[in-house]
Amino acid sequence: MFSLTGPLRPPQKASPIILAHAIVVRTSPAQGGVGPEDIGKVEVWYDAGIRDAFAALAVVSASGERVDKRDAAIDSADPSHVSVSVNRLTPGKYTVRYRALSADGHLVSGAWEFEVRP
Ligand SMILES: [Cu+2]
Repeated sequence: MFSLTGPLRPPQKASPIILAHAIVVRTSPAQGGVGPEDIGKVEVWYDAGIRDAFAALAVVSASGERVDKRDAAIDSADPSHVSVSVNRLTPGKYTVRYRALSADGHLVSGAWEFEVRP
């Protein structure tokens, strides 16, 4: 039984893994933003590290066609950053769907839209 008046225990060493529920803090292009045809890649940043076992990013055109190169990967230098390559995009609206397993084991998913203009 834990006692508030008992002797203080030395603090436990902090875990190097932050067990937080990750949320998206930034995207490129931004939600509702505009990008060029040669945008090259689409990126998302989470507020905390995510587990590399499962990080997905898919870019879909207005007609439902998958336009990314299916190479979504976590940045080895920044575990909160995921990017995927895209071929040259024709002008129009695109939806990006993201999914990741946050450090606390919860699945984080959602979508945002952007537009490509010539
Ligand atoms: Cu969580």
